[in-house]
Amino acid sequence: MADIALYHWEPNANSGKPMLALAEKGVAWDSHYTDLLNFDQHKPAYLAMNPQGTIPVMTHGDLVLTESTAMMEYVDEAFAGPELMPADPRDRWRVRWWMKFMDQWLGPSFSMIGWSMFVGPSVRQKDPAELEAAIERIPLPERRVAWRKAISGSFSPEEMAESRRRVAQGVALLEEELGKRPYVGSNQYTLADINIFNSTYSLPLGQPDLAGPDKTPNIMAWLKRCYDRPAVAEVWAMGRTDLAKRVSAMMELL
Ligand SMILES: N[C@@H](CCC(=O)N[C@@H](CS)C(=O)NCC(=O)O)C(=O)O
Repeated sequence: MADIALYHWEPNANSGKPMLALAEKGVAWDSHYTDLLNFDQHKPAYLAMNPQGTIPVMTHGDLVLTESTAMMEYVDEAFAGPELMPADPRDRWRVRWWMKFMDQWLGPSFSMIGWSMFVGPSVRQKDPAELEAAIERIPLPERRVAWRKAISGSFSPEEMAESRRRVAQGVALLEEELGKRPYVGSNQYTLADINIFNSTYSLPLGQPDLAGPDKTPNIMAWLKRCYDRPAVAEVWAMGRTDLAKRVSAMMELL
């Protein structure tokens, strides 16, 4: 049994961040697949670790860590292996800028689109009484609202339009950034690449109107550089849903 345990869902958005950081560092860890679509994150044993009922959670000895970006920074600093933060202060600022931009502004919009297209449709066929009981167990009121909207397909047209506007703007900014340097914020692969890749790894499949070989050649070349990393192959092989299976279709595109 490893000293590190990670309670994670699919390798994407937030769970993929510590999964990839640990794999890049070559650190051994015990995987506890936490099925978001089965509401595992709201069960008592999980809430005892993270009262917010969100995934992922990492334990290292008796330390319990939440918040996926802070978790990646911990992984980078606590373990030997390749440095996942650049040394130059300007690069460090850019890396942190991109992570903040994704976590605070762009990520929630990717998430709303993903919840309306994948999470909602994946659970809505369950028994309505069972779903309502599951929603009642969710500790954060804002997550209860998001689940209800995802299940009933009732994100408003205005909310969806704003998410699409942000995604289009974020993709354009990323394309511009990757025209300046090979990785996000610096010349080396860092936590910013891990962070952004987790939400964009199948962008050309999900949003072909925004990203693809003709529209975003810099993003395509960067995705190829990310997909070529052994850690990405190792982590995406741990996925169990159709989300992770998109990787083989992406490989053919790149
Ligand atoms: N800020 C937190 C957010 C975690 C989060 O929202 N995780 C999503 C999965 S990507 C989740 O657990 N959703 C399930 C739910 O809200 O019930 C982090 O970065 O760890």
